[in-house]
Amino acid sequence: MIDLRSDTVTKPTEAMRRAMAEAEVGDDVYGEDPTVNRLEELAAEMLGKEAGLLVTSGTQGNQVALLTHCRPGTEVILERESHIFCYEAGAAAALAGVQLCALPGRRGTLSGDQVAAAVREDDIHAPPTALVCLENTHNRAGGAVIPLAAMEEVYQVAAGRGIPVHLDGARLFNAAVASKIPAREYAARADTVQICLSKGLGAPVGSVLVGPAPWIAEARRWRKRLGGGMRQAGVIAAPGIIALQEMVDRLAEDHQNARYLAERLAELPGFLLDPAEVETNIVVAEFTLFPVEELVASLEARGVRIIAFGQGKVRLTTHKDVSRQDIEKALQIIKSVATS
Ligand code: TLP
Repeated sequence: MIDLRSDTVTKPTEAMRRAMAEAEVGDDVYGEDPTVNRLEELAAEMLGKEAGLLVTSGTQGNQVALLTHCRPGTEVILERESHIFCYEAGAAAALAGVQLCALPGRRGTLSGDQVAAAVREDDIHAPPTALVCLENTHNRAGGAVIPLAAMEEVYQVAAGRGIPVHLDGARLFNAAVASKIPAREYAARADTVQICLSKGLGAPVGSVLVGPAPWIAEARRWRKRLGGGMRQAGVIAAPGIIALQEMVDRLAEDHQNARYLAERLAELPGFLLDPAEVETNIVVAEFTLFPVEELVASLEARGVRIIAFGQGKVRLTTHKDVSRQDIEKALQIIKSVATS
């Protein structure tokens, strides 16, 4: 099976499995797991922040961030296609009790002017604007890299009004590798950042939330409330350390494979996409010949997994467990299904 549904399907490497087996552990709720502490320090250091917090998933990281930054009845400005808005099961409303102000971005990018116009007046009728959320790379925008300059613009607008910025950096290292700009430069344009260890970086579980030390202390309390206080979590943190130390640079290979896949796909009948827009490991294409659900099912039956992505589109994601050879094979199968 060639699984292009997501980079979340990646399996831990041999080195990760060994590190899990050998991890030095303690009770992390007491702050006594040395491996978790090392991972949190490493992530904070790589992103230029004071402290880190291991969380169970990207969703938990983003939701802990909303809960820590906001109070119920306040408003969060974000992009209309962002993960927090589209894919977190309404958690922002269900848990933090915040209202979301979703703005249409240009391939995921919001401008400073858009954000400035969306910030609420200090008026008794209005929900106070409590937070701006950005996402880099932007999943629904096809893995687009949000330019550093755009992040800077938004950060300045927010900072000028005393509003913090949270970055959903589930795939921030993809942005860093593609743009050759260090992840900490992007992180410097946000107050808090969530990074995923379990996507292209290949770790089996976990994300790290980073930010100022007092803020992380409060986030730790929210993680506990959500049932995310874990015990001998060093077995999860150990492969996370390998993810950050050894798996970042190789993301370039996934990006080359995605671009190649996009170029070949664009030559096939029925697939509409601009390969030049594929900057990282996600390829989103419109398919026009028959319903995408049929395409997905036929491919599945022939050993290729992709996902329907709404509005007649499909998403194909490259990662460490698909080689160039797998991509070639997948393309042959896609061609035979699309032209049958
Ligand atoms: N995205 C998953 C699905 O939930 C759609 C995927 O397959 O791409 N932020 C961004 C930008 C994400 O893409 C994801 C996962 C998350 C947060 C949430 O991470 P998890 O799945 O660990 O909760």
